[in-house]
Amino acid sequence: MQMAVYKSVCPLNCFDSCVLMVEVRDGKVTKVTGDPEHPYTRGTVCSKAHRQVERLYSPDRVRVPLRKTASGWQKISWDDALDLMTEKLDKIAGESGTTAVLHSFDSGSNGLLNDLVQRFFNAYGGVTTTYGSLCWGAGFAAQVADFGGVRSHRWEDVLNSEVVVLWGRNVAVTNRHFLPYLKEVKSKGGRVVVINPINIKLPFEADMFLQVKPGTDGVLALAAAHVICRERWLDLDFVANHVKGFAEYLEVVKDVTPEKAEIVTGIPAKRIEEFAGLYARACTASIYLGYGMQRYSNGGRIVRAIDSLAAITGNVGKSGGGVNYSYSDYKSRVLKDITGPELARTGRKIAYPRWGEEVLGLKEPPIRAIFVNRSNPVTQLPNTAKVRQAFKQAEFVVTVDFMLTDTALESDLVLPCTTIFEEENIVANGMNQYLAYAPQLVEPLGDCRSDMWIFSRLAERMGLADKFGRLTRQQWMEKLLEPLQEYGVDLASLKEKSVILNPVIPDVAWKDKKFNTPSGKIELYSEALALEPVAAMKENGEIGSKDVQKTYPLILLSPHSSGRLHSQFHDLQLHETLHMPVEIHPETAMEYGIGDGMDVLVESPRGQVTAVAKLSRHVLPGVLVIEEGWWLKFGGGVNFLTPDTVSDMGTTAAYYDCRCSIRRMAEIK
Ligand SMILES: Nc1nc2c(c(=O)[nH]1)N[C@H]1C(S)=C(S)[C@@H](COP(=O)(O)OP(=O)(O)OC[C@H]3O[C@@H](n4cnc5c(=O)[nH]c(N)nc54)[C@H](O)[C@@H]3O)O[C@H]1N2
Ligand SMILES: Nc1nc2c(c(=O)[nH]1)N[C@H]1C(S)=C(S)[C@@H](COP(=O)(O)OP(=O)(O)OC[C@H]3O[C@@H](n4cnc5c(=O)[nH]c(N)nc54)[C@H](O)[C@@H]3O)O[C@H]1N2
Ligand SMILES: [Mo]
Repeated sequence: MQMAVYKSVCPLNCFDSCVLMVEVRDGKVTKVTGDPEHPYTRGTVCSKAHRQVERLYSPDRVRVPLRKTASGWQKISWDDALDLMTEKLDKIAGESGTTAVLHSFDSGSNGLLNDLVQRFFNAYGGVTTTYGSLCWGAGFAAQVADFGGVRSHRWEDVLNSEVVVLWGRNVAVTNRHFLPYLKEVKSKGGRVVVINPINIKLPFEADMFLQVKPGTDGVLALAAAHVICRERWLDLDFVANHVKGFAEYLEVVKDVTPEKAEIVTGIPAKRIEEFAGLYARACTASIYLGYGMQRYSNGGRIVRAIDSLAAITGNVGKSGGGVNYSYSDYKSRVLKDITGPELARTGRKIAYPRWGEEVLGLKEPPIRAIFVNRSNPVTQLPNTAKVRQAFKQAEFVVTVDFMLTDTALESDLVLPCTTIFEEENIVANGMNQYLAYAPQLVEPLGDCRSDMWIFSRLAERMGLADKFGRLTRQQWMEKLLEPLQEYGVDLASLKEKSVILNPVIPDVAWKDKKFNTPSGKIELYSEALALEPVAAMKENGEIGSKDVQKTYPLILLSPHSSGRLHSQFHDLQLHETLHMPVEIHPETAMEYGIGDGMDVLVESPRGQVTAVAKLSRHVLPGVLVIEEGWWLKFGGGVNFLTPDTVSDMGTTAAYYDCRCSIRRMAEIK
């Protein structure tokens, strides 16, 4: 028997990107543990890391290309699959032009070589793709407006914070390797504040918990700013030197009193005063934003209001401070774009969150073929009914995935791809500060092939190989890392070290206080972007609508779950729960005559789902919680309910700007 342990990296789109120790016995992956040497991973990994081994050998894994026929799925050879795609793509290009093809992808794997699929579609001539985001676009655009970019402090710097605010970030679920840092902050006497409509679980008690009503953080932040300005807890030097638009800002903040904010946010005025004092009077206070509080119609404004708190208290560019959201700025600076936008002759973009509506509405040319990889749009996009309708109207749908996902089921051709253990790759992710190397550890199962293999073969078959480039995996990786050469990093050194800290990331973001805005300052007011002063808050769309409220009095949140990465692994964990739960506060449940474990129907203006009631004091009364990612084919699909509307900035899906109602199933029967 042969046994060895290799370093690899988790490719999932998560804050932590753990470095893995992978045990391989006789050509099979047998175990995954966390690298004890890596500063984040610290020898522990979550259930999703273990489940990657389970998924690799799952009997449900697709191992050969499958074609949908009237009598069910038919196995076909790669030659036949490539021929079929060539025939369809050539025909569509000739008859309708290449933009009649939609390429829909996301970050199902952070393996960078998988970006070559985009390169294929550029070499093909340019297709329809998406703009905007399901994830973080509103906050992203907000920070670009305020600071001129999206930058975070190194995780270690949180240890210099006296106060840490976890604002809409569910650390124990989505970012659990950050917990040891927070515990250390606590043990040194620091304070942790949680702002969330859900009383999230933490392994320690938060020093302050503000259970804010969904979508009202902007008002909360501005009321805190009101107190800070009133009490002169400002950093006046910092404001004078580094902030633009403070006078305009003051004008609006003046009116947002804690008493008024109490009505909107549900947080007592006194608590708002306390929070303002805690944050502004600390020598160093940092904010760790999640993405929950910006999945709203006014999500951009909300993040701008939160950013402003750091600006007026001088908590920017300072150790122990910051409004930490993402590391995207740094990632794009050290990696070469291999997607080949210069190869495309044409192109067209649709708003990603409005996918269904836009695909259905496109003319000249209409969408005839859809290619999906690294994403599961049927389960994950908002307004599922419309998304499915859009899939059904396309004449040819191809999905590249491991499993027969809800999206694969809507496809004509399902192509089986390799997992991170069966392919060589480099993994990087805008949510953290490392780059890591993943060696190929085992042979691909069955006929599974990497995304790169599939689309470079297709390029060859279609006579596009010269345009696409005839590089090997090694050469593409070298190309990717070219910008890192000036920092002494190349493929060989990355392979040797396995993981490196992105060399352009300073310990403190904006340390030099050179903001990339038109004025070079933090802009609370941006003429260039034609943005109003930060403080101008608008009513939230559906949540704020009195009309919708009449029929749908409750608010629905659909956050991420601990056992899944969105929809990934749900199929492997089914034995744990059979029915999709909806969490509801006991008071709200009583109002509707609902008991724990009862079957219920949850409805929104878009559709309905059945679920089983789970009474929980952790959620706010009047708010329902159904975690995202539950597969439709297993009775799930919270996105049947969510709206395909977008945020005010950055075109992000406003998933949580969603009203709903709930009834006992017994009432319906
Ligand atoms: N286990 C696991 N980890 C993941 C993921 C996963 O699916 N599973 N997904 C990864 C990805 S792609 C992402 S984008 C991140 C997301 O990471 P997070 O941002 O931490 O997670 P979310 O579930 O999007 O929302 C975070 C929190 O926002 C809260 N929230 C909702 N509305 C509001 C509001 O109006 N105000 C405030 N203050 N809070 C609100 C929710 O209750 C939730 O606790 O996690 C990554 N990590
Ligand atoms: N209601 C609601 N919906 C949400 C959210 C929410 O908070 N609430 N969150 C949103 C967010 S933040 C995000 S980021 C999106 C995520 O949306 P998606 O990225 O669509 O979500 P996943 O379920 O991770 O789907 C990724 C798919 O890619 C496949 N995959 C993994 N690795 C590879 C690979 O190497 N190659 C190929 N070809 N396929 C691979 C996986 O098997 C999986 O089926 O969901 C969004 N949807
Ligand atoms: Mo995300």
